[in-house]
Amino acid sequence: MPKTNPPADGRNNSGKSASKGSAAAKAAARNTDSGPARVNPDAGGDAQAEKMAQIQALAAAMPFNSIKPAEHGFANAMAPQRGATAEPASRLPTGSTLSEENGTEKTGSRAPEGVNSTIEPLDRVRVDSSGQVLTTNQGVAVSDNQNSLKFGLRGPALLEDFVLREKITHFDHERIPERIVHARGSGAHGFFECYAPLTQHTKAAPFQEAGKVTPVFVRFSTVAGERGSKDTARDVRGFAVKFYTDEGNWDLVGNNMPVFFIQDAMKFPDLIHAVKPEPHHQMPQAASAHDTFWDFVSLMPESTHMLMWVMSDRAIPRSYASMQGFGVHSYRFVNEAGESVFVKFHWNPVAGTHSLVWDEAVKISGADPDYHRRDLWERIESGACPEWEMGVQIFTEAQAEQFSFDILDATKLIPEELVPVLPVGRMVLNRNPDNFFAETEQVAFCTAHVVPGIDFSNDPLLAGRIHSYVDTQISRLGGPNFHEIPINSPIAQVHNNQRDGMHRQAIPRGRVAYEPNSLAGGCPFQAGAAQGFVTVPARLQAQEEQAKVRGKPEKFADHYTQATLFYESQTPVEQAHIAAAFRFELSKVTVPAIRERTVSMLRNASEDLAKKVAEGLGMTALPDAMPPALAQPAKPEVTVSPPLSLMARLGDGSIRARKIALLVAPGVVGASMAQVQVALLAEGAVARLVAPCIGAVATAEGDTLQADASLENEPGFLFDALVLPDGEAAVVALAKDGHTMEFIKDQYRHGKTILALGASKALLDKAGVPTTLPDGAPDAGLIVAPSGSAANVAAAFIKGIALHRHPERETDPPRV
Ligand code: HDE
Repeated sequence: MPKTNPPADGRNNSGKSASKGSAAAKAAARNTDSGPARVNPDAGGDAQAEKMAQIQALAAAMPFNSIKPAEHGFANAMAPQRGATAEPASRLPTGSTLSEENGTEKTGSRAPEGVNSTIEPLDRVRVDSSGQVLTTNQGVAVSDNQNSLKFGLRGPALLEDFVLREKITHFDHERIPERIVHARGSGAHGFFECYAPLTQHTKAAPFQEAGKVTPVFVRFSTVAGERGSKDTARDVRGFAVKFYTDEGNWDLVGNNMPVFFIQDAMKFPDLIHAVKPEPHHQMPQAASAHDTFWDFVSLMPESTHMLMWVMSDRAIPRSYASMQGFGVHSYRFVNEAGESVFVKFHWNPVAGTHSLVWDEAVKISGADPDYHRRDLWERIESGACPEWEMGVQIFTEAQAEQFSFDILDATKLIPEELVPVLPVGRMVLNRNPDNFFAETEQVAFCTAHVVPGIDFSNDPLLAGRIHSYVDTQISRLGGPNFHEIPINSPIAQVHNNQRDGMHRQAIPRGRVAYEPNSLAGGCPFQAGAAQGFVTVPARLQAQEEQAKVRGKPEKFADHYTQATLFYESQTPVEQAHIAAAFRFELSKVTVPAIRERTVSMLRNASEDLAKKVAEGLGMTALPDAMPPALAQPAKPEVTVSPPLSLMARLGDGSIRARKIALLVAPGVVGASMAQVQVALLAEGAVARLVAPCIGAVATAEGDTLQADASLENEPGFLFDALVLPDGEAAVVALAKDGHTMEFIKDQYRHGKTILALGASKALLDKAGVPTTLPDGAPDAGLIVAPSGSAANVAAAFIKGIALHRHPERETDPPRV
């Protein structure tokens, strides 16, 4: 008989010796409640009796709940024990049925022990219809997919047409609710690779060894717009990463800005209601430039810092591949010893940070609302895979207490000068989804998805998110089993007693769906502290008076110091863009009192900015500064932080995946164009021949080029740089087309690098493009090259493109 006291490790192997059925167990096997009254002659012996005997042995192996005492007291709470288990003598006692051995093509063979096969790679659900006939959802081949079933050729359609009805019914239900926020987005697969073990700080699986690779799925998004809205709206971008770690899924659901508008989850629905299209007429789409947004934020001065970010060029990124990402909240790292430190997560793009300018973003949204989606897709398809370095800011609780700001306040960042960013790994996105809906639309991120080694801080905004994400998926994805949708299922084993619900995929074997149990040998048993997730018990404010309160810590009241820090850390061009963005947005606000209130708020962050905005809005006098919530904020550690400027992050200097337009028309000097094109392609750039219309273009040499795009279907603002062709006839042809001038003017106005070869200098003149900067200095972004010098100037052209943009050309209003 089995021992009654399970050994310390919880396992009891002695069940094996009890495989001989006792008389009582044998009798029970005949009681007909759940087993046959007679022996199945095909089952080989008395399997039912054997099963009952083994169940009896298994149950007897756990005569009492040996870990019950461990549920009590603080010491046990700090280190929960592993659950007790007993090993069954065979598969028999833990099965649902004796008939599981009877396999068919559908049932397959019996389940491998201890395996949940819903975690298999996505190949298990990929569908490829090559060479296959069309079928119904029931697998019945469809003979005619053109005609519904009718009573006679001109007669009524028949209700019995199950093929038509199935097709239309499925179609009628194709849509699911879009995300309440971040509805517009694009995703990709890739991997995270750890640089060096981070075991000193965390036991989280992705950081355990150098070279360790963890699969990821990433979704980028805008916040306010609906699912079909434009990509280039002025908005925060979501940057959500799902790590499929060996120890379960970890979702780092961040943004491309390190701070947020509000400090407490309680205000999130208000913020979102204010920024979404106004409820009476559903306008404007994907835009914060309207009354309700500015009404709300100007009454919530804690949003000032975030407003600086959202009015900066960060809110109009050039591509997902060229934006930073941030976890925003303070999280915790926890090591094997249970020691914890705070951590802030950063993603730094290898391509550098690079944004659009507003005029460009507005135009792109018309010509290509899928601009960012396309860019991400094309980069990956062409092998120019986007890559980011993960950096972490690690700091202790003691350090945090000394900071002038509160690290639980999501409207504050930690300047890199105060806590350096330590590079810990890289992430590469190298595979586009096969199907947008199945993967990108159905992926369900959740801040509550953490793994051992990662834990939360007490940030009250984070607390609300921990609840919100699972909750929203239940209605968006139709029930509590969204974790089984293939893109969401982990690669780590999933075993628990959660059962049923809409759209259940897993088929759990056995009759046990509770714990503790003895009938399944205690399985699945609780992992205990050694293996399982244990919440860090120490929390920042543990020393404070404990009471149920609705309130905020005092330092949260400093609403402006970091708004000032951000503004002061920008280059003059970036500051000008921030002022212009406030001017634009507030000019769309119809209520003067809201405009004034916003300017009065800005005065507390930057007098310079407030003045510029007020002027831009035609205000004759500055309103009084808004009374601050905190009269004397703590002295900040840092008053200027250069890494907060986009310009500080040029990246690896490459021009990979940049799109360059090479204008061509009949009579173009093909050789010089080819020289530039070859040089660009060698750098991994996309060099597209753009002509007055697509198709063949005869060169001056008598060859033929094929234009990839027309001036009409890919206007100038869609490109990162421009090459104008040599060849008199080509220049005459291009000059006749009004699109050419717009093409050149947009390129110039948006600070792009322009290379004019030979005769095309005339096009620059016709477009009214000045060859010098406003201060008279030469314009490094404008290269005018004499005929025959294309090969010599290509390097300078490429260098210009790598700078992203030539902002020194800018004036407000623009000269061209
Ligand atoms: Fe979210 N947020 N959020 N959020 N959020 C959602 O979850 C929410 C916040 C972020 O690509 C929703 O699955 C609350 C901060 C991203 O699928 C929803 C609060 C940050 C995404 C939700 C916040 C984010 C979401 C909508 C305040 C930056 C898109 C659909 C307490 C750190 C993820 C969904 C994707 C999505 C709630 C604040 C980032 C409604 C309640 C701060 C990147 O659950």
